[in-house]
Amino acid sequence: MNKKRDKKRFKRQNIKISNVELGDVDHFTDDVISAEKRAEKKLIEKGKFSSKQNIKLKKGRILEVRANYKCIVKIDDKEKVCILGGRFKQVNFETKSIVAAGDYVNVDVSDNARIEEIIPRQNTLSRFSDKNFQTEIIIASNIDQVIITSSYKDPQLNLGLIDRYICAARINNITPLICINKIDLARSLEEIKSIGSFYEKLGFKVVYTSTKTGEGIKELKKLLKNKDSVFSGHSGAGKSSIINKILPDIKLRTAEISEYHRKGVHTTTRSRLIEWDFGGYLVDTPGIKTFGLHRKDKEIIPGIFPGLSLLAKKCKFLNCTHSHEKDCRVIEAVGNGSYPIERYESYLRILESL
Ligand SMILES: Nc1nc2c(ncn2[C@@H]2O[C@H](COP(=O)(O)OP(=O)(O)O)[C@@H](O)[C@H]2O)c(=O)[nH]1
Ligand SMILES: [Mg+2]
Ligand SMILES: [Zn+2]
Repeated sequence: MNKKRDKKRFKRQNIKISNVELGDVDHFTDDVISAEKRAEKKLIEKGKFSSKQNIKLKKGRILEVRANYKCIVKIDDKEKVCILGGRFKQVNFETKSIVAAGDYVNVDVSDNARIEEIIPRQNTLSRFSDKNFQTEIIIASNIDQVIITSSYKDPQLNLGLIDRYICAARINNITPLICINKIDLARSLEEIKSIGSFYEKLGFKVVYTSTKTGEGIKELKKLLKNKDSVFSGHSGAGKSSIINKILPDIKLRTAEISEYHRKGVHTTTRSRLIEWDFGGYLVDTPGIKTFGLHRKDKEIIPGIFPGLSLLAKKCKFLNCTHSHEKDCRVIEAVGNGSYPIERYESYLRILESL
């Protein structure tokens, strides 16, 4: 009866699923879920009544997206080349990424493995193409944590960058974890730990590593276990060295900026998931330096910058930016020394940059 409308609605739903950055799983509306169920039912029905008799859907995870709508999908512990179902190709107008590394999918494995459904994403790492204004490029999806890596020295520890990445991670619904590398270059560990303590007191996990001495690598491994992680941070901080130390035979994708300009967007955005031998995945993406903040995030920063959320709740104005307002608990805390001025300045720099 309502088949035609159902079909239309289903298509629309998919447009939504493939384009919108979905937030927390808790925020999914019943609408989305019922549409999913409907899709599922439809596919089963199709299997029952169409010429295609033996439709068999299996859940898998996209490890890598290749050209020509092909994906490497992990299904039942095996890697399989799958092709994207036809209807997904039709909705490719707001985003370049129909599917992304990290997506959970349902695959029809009855004959040629075909991706029939993309399960709503828990989060996405995406950036926006400069060429085609506002075209979203999803770098990866369904990530648990970002390892914010900064070196103690060479290059100099950059807490401002750590602050930025923490904000970006929170906005993207990804847990931030701080890794301070090259601790072999410090006079003493106490010296470094005093820097990290600001974040540790706020409940962030901070790990101190050296790929030269091997210190902290075991602890980091424990934190990576059974989680899907992406490494982020300044070039030269030691990300590749750390990953190589953990998984020695790994060949990372290291497309540089120049390569990006030469070959265009496609090569740099192709990420992949690499399984650790102790469980969990490394999200290997050459474009990860672009993981950042957008202008649209400006209003959120005053509430999520490290250490400000509790203070912000007590400011006189609900939308206090903690920069010039009266009765601002943040400005007060900076004044009496209970909030470090260096972090406050870092906060103001981020606000200004947006
Ligand atoms: N002293 C010291 N040097 C390191 C350490 N980790 C990496 N390096 C060096 O730092 C440089 C940059 O490392 P790399 O892994 O390429 O950084 P990436 O750009 O973040 O991937 C290389 O010359 C590494 O040998 C460390 O723990 N201690
Ligand atoms: Mg590197
Ligand atoms: Zn305030």
